[in-house]
Amino acid sequence: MKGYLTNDTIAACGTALNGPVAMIRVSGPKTREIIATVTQGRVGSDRSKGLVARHAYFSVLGSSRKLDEGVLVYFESPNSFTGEDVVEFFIHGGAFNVERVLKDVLAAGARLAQPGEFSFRAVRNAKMDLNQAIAVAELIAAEGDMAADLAIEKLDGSLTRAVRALSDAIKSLVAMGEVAIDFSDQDVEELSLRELKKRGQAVFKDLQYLASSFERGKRLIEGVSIAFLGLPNAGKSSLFNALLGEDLSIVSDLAGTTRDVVRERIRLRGSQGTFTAKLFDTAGLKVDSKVQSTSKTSHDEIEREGIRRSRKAGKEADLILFLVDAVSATASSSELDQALFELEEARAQRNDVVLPIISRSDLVTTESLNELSFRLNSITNLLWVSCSVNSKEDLEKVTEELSRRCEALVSRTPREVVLTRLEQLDAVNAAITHLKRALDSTEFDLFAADVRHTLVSLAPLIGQTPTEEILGRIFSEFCIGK
Ligand SMILES: Nc1nc2c(ncn2[C@@H]2O[C@H](COP(=O)(O)OP(=O)(O)O)[C@@H](O)[C@H]2O)c(=O)[nH]1
Ligand SMILES: [Mg+2]
Repeated sequence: MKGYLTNDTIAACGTALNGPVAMIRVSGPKTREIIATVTQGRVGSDRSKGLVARHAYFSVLGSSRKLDEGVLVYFESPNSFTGEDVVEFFIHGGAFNVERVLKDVLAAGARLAQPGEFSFRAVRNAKMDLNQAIAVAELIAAEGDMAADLAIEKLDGSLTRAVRALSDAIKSLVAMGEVAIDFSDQDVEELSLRELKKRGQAVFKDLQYLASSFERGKRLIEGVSIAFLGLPNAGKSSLFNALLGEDLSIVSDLAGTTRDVVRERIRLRGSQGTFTAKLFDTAGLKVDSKVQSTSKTSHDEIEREGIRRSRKAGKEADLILFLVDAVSATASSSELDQALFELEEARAQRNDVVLPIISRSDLVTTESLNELSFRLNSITNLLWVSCSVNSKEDLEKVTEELSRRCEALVSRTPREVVLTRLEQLDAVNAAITHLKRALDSTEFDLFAADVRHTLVSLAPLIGQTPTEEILGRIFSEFCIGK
């Protein structure tokens, strides 16, 4: 957090490197001076005709010799992103060129901005609240419609408004609690503890619902995680590659080829737009009979570790894609039993969020495939999807089913506010704890005190009094130049 609370002039490149155009942003009291220096007085000095805010100037740039030419726009405090004097230079975007011009700007009186420091100043100068600054970062990081839409709504203040509404409800509860204490010797029904608790109960439900939104919000930001599980050779890596349209994971008919967990991001489409899923291809779940023996070769160790990682990926995933190979399931009942055993283990851990697949379906006759799927449906009480990676329709069917299942894990009701950050969840949970205690109390003054604590717990969520530690954590995750 060191350095964030200064008033000096900061500068950084605000665009990704090596694009055709780059933007260098400067903010702080020395902005005008820097413009005059790096344009050698062509813009912003007494010799030029003043400096008009929000006006695009084309100029040669370089304090001692021409380094580049570009467009600059000056924003005068308080009408800028940060609320301070700001200039943005639009120059040619090559990484070397940007570094050279930026060095020139720094030499003219700025220091390199820290990550998120422009946004930090915008919050400090009340140009936006903390939730909006976070929304900006989330919009930049968004990889799909659903995450971008959520960020845009928060940029419009949706989270702050929602929490403020809750806070207002709690505030009136505090006020009523205080009045109730004064009137406690009189029998006023509206001010009975029972009545106050009834109102508190409604807020409690809203808080709980808001807290429960975090799971979905986190998935929206980070992606829904999907683990491919099944016995070795079930076709996990093949399906993983086919869904991605890339040969990422090694496919082989030798069992146990995949050792590590291979991961890749994919964009899925649901009715609310696109969202990200993270696919995890795993080693497979069966321990070879020779590995189960007491022999301890390094090969066995690696295989065991692979299985351990597979189980871990399954445990942590939001959804499990469980594959049973049509060939071995129809040929050997012990293979099928083992697969079903592993499936039950996975279901027990993951609350049943499993999409079951009969894989390599092109290698058996339609008749045995139908028979197998009928059997599996009835044994597991799940609806199995059969799939061959050689069939485009099958892959589309799996993608569609996957999208449908995943969307349910991230979807929001229209304009619903969802939490996306751990410190937001912490604040709501703290509020819940205090309100719970208030609702359990039997005396007015205890009730009032706990409700007041509830209010204080929510304060960081509306940008009031966030601790320095929280601010540092949030802004240091931003990119430099934001
Ligand atoms: N015919 C056919 N072969 C498949 C299919 N899926 C996988 N295979 C083959 O089955 C073998 C094992 O596949 P792999 O993806 O490595 O299985 P994993 O061990 O579960 O990752 C490989 O020889 C694949 O080419 C499929 O849908 N149809
Ligand atoms: Mg594999």
